[in-house]
Parts: sequence; C-alpha cells; structure tokens
Amino acid sequence: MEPALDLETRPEPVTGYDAREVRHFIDGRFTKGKSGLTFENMSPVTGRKIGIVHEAGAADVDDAVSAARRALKGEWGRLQLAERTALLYEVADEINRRFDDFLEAEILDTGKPKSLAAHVDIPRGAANFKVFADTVKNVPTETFNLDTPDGRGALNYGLRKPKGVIAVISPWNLPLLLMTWKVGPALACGNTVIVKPSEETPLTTTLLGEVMNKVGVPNGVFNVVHGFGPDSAGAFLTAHEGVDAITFTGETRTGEIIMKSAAVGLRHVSMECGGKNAAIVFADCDMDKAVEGTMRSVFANCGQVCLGTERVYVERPVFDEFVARLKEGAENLKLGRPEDSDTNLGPLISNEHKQKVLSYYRLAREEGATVVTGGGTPDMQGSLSGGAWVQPTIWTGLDENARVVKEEIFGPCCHVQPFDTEDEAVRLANDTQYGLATAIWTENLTRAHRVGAQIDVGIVWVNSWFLRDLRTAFGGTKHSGIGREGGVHSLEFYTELTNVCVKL
Ligand code: NAD
Ligand code: 6OD
Repeated sequence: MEPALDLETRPEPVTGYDAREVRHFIDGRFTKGKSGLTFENMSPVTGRKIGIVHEAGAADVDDAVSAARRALKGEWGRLQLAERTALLYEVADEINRRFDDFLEAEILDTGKPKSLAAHVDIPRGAANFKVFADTVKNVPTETFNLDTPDGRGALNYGLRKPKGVIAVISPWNLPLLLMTWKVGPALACGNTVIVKPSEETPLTTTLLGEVMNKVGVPNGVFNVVHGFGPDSAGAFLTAHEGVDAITFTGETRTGEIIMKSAAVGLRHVSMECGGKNAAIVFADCDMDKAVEGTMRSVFANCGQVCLGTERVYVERPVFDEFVARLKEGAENLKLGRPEDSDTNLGPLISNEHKQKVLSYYRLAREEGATVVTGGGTPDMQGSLSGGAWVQPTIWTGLDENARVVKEEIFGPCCHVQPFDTEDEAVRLANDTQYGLATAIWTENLTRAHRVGAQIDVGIVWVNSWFLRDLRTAFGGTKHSGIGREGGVHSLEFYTELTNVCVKL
C-alpha cells in the first residue's frame, strides 16, 4: 500500500489521478493550478510521505467556481431528471467497478483497516449516489387548492429548483462517505459542486473526478480544489460570491468561521459538526449486545466517528461487569497494517491529531481519572513506529465537569460512569453542549421509547449504533449542527422551493 514516492524518477507526467502527485479537478480536467504551491500527504500508518498535493490559490478557486457556474447553464442544466439520475446511477456503478482503487486510495490516506473501508466507506460512497437519485425521482412537492371569493379557486403547487453552485467542505474521518453524502444529493437536485476535501485525505475525492469523466458527467459539474482552511482553498471557496450555498462537515469551531463567511450575501449553510456522544447502558440490557455495540461505538475507525461514544453511563448493578468486559474487548483489539485481515484498529489520522489525543490522555490523569486500560502509545514495530498510533483507552472516576468528559477528543477512548436512576441517566446524557447521537441499551422497549424521546440529540439508537437508513433525518442539535441531511431532508438544502399560484 505504500507507493513509490520518487517524483523525479517517475517516467511520465501524470494527467489524471495519481496518489503521488494529487491535482485539482476543474472543468473536467486534472490540473496543477496556478498557485505553484504544494503540500505533503503523509501516511498515518508510517508517518512517511505518500505524495504531494497541489494547493489551490484564489485564482484556482475562481476557475472552479466559473466552471461550475457555466455548467449550470450548459448541458447539465438542460438534462431531464431521468437523464440526470441515470448518470448518477452510472457514477455509483463505476465506483463499484473501481472498488479496489477507491479502497486503496482511502486506506493510503487514512490507514483505516481494509475490512472497515471495504464494508463501510466505499460501498456507502456508491450508495450515496443511488439513494438520492431515487429520492429526487420519487418525492412529490406540495399542492393546495385555495378557495377564492369568485368560487373558482386557485391551485398552488411547489417547484423544486437547484440552488446553484454548492461548496462542499469535507473532513478526513470518512472521506469518500461524507463527501458523497453531500455531492450525491447536490447533483441529484441539479446543482454543480466544488469540493474542498480535507488536506489530510485528498485521494478518493480526486479519484472521483475520473469516475465523473468516465460516465460522461459534463465538465464543470463536479470540481475539486485542494488545500487547507484559513488563507487557503477552504477560506477562498467559502468566501467566493459565486458560491450559492455551503455544506460543511467538520469541527464546530470551523463551522462557526464558515458561517461568518456565508453571512456575506446571505448564503445558505448546512452544518454537520462535532459531538460528545453518550451511551446509556441499563441493567436490563442484553449485556453481550451492549458490550459489542459499545466496543464499536467507542473504537471503530480508531474513535474518529462523529457519532462515536466518548461518555458511557452504566446502571450501577452492572457497572463492574460492563467495565471489565469493555476492558477485555479493548485489550483484544489488534492494531496493525490496514491490509492485514486481523487488524481491527488503525492509527489516528495524523501525528498532529495523535498529539491532541495524547494531550487528553495526560489531562485525564491530571483530572484524577482511573485508567482502566491504555492511556499511552503502543509499541509499534518497524516502519509502523513512525505512525499515529495510540492505545485504546478507558477511564473511570472522573467528575462530570472534567474537560475529558466535556470536550470532543475524537480518539479511541471513553469515560465510563455509573448511574442509579433513569432520570439521572437522561440528565447526564443531556449535560453537554453537543447534540449529535446517543445509544441506549435496554431490553425494556417502553423504557427505550421513553428515554429516547428525552435525549436532546438528532439521532437516537436503541440496541444498535451507526445502523443507517439513508432515508432518515441525519444531523445534530445544539453545537452539533444546523439542518438535517438524508432522504427528503437533503432536498430542503439542495433545492429552492418556488410556489406557483394559479388562479382558476
Ligand atoms: P475540521 O473542521 O478541522 O476540517 C473540516 C474541513 O474544513 C477540512 O476540509 C478543512 O480543511 C476545512 N476548513 C478548516 N478551516 C476552514 C476555514 N477557515 N474555512 C473553510 N474551510 C476550512 O474537521 P476535521 O478535523 O477534518 O474533522 C473532524 C471533526 O469533524 C470532528 O469534530 C467531528 O466530530 C466532525 N465530524 C462531524 C460529522 C457529522 O456528521 N456531524 C461527521 C464527521 C466529522
Ligand atoms: O452515515 C452517514 O450518513 C453519516 N453522515 C455519518 C457520519 C459519520 C461521522 O463521522
């Protein structure tokens, strides 16, 4: 999975996707852009360089926005709904045909286990195009018959139109999945897009450019610019007056900055931001299911899932058993190379993020945590020794106001705390500035409904976690976001609704 890095000895200049020299994709062409700037793409597995990435300047972003605006008025804008949605089916099919290429690219960038990426990231990358093609074809708009004094009445009906040029700013934790979760509905609704993927994970978004060309998506409909946030591609794109709306997934702090940019010209924003999600484990749970589910919700993707659990509240009679079983599970996780079939825990995304997570590991001790397991760096051998590895970690004994219990860490770690009553569990789960997801573990369905309704989050799972029906509303309350994505809810953001009132 580690490609040759020697750019100088490469025989041919690349013009398409190449992990060693990543270009922008503007107006249907791969380009180095005009800025002359590049940055390095590093492997989280080894800490070594994978390749270089061209960084977009303001002029490159301008070019991408111009291409996207032209495409709105061109062939793309004239396609019939059936033609447009058929193209999106072809995009999905081509992603599946190139499944192994996408898998390799995603693993190179993220270091996540191949088993995970093959099961979640890449299939969902394809599915996101089909599900929104189907949604757009099948969702009606409203109609109202209005009585009028002359007795003849009037007919109102809604028309959904594309919003225009959409800026997609995406994160690094599920790069293809989360980017296509936005690009899929945006294109299904007839918009054009400019994607600024995370600087940590440029590969799969770039590869998608080849797919768009292969299936005949017109030039300028899907564009990619690479770079960072401040004073770079992200800031240039979100400030650009040719962008009609901005959809963002990432940290709450970044979302606040982007909202300020979007305020100029009153551009619409969709915000999927951070979380500090709770799991509530009642004594009447099926313990095997609760432990298995919490193992996934805490440690999957090395804890780098916005929906992941970082606070576990366990009813006191089963607290000791639950902690012991979670500890056993954490200690059995196998850290290793993504392609090894027994690996189930990869590295963090970068050595910079590793330093952040380790700073919380230190803070937990300072705040008085009991370290049940982990709390440091594992001893990785050979080329893995330079990677962004941390130990899966469980704490108990922290005060509810400890920073480790309040702040999003985004690593393979959780704090486990006992509770005595249902009301206390609800209060503890809600005692956060975030409101993304909660998992409830109980075999008492009446309790599950009662508690689920009281949790102030966008997504409640009962006896499961990250079980996704793409037609349902996805998003967060409070500092976790603005708006909902998924099924018909995505149409609210990606279209403008015009009411036509016809006097009969
Ligand atoms: P991030 O906010 O650092 O970066 C996200 C994207 O924003 C990147 O592409 C980055 O380059 C860009 N960016 C940064 N500053 C910018 C600026 N000033 N202007 C424009 N663009 C800018 O987030 P991250 O570290 O990539 O991702 C992890 C975070 O994302 C966590 O907080 C996690 O909870 C959150 N997340 C939320 C969801 C969700 O659905 N709610 C999903 C995944 C991740
Ligand atoms: O499954 C999804 O649609 C989704 N948006 C998942 C987000 C995961 C966050 O890391």
